[in-house]
Amino acid sequence: MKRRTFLAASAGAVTSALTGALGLPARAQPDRSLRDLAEARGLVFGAAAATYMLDQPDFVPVLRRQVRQLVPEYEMKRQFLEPRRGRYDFAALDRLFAFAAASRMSMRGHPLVWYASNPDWLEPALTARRDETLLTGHIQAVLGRYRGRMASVDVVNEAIAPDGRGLRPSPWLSAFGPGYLDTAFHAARAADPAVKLVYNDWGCEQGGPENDRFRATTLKLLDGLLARRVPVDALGLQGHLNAFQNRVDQRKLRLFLDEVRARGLAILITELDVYDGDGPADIAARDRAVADETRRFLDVALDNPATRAVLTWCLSDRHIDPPEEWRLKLTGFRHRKLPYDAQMRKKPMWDAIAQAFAGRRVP
Ligand code: 9MR
Repeated sequence: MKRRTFLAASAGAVTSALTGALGLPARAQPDRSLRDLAEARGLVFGAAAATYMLDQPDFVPVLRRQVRQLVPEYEMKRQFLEPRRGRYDFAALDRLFAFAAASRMSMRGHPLVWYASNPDWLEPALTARRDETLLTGHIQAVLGRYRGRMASVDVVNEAIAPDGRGLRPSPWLSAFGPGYLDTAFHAARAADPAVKLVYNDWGCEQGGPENDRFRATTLKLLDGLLARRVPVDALGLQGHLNAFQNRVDQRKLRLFLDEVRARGLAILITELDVYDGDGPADIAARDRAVADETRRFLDVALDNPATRAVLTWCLSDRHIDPPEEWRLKLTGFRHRKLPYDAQMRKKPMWDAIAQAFAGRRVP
């Protein structure tokens, strides 16, 4: 036992012996945080957050205690950073960086290059002139500003087609062909030599035929990057799971992650949440299913020594995008996809994550 741990343990024993002897009620020991449980197993636990959440006084202390790494839910999307061409507004993203620094948290960046959430001017500009600086200039602007301050960054997000058949149509693909990925990663490495460069996508977790294709296409994409000596450090597995249908295929996931590790890449779980929209109205039943699917996924993902981080896509059900309006009005149905409920109470998903962390073999 480390000295510090030993001292803490003996202090705890003395305290409980005293309170017992004096007939005082034992003061509840605060539970260990997900942050600490992860750290004890060589992992980083984090969550997506947005600036508006930092104004919620019952939320911020929980975020600070539980989370070791933040990722911006919106604030790094180009639509918000560069609403008018060449006129960057970093105010919101700066605020998240400052909050993280003041809260002993690291930051991860998401995303630099994506087909979605771009400003309206971007696609016509790319079509008019295939100007590569529209790609590289943005990467330079963002990574240059936060150089040395991000642990990892999603250089390219969701480049694979949803059916897993090759690359997804996007303004980047139309303007520059498949080489846009290489260009983006090289530009990112040039702008920040230290940040871990991530290819981030969904579609590799479940068992359907489109997921089989997705996994094959992902490995092919990574192999191409590595063969061309493109600087890619990690695969980001978003981890958008479903509690009631198309569940994780543990065997296929394990084999896939072994393949990723064999290529020398790290694995990050970047956007974990569990869709419960196909479940019953009964909240307890949904919470159980969400927790169960979380555990099935994490048990496999964390068994791979290349897995370094788990981030949930927000921390509280309060911050989930609202369900379809008709559904809310007809049934009052609200999603419950995250470790905390809307009142900041821990849910079974929190316990599932904690147990998965505790069960991880230290690599
Ligand atoms: O949670 C985000 C949502 O509020 C935004 O409207 C949307 C578009 O920018 O992006 C969502 O986050 C997505 C992430 O950026 C990429 N992977 C899928 C995420 C959830 O849909």
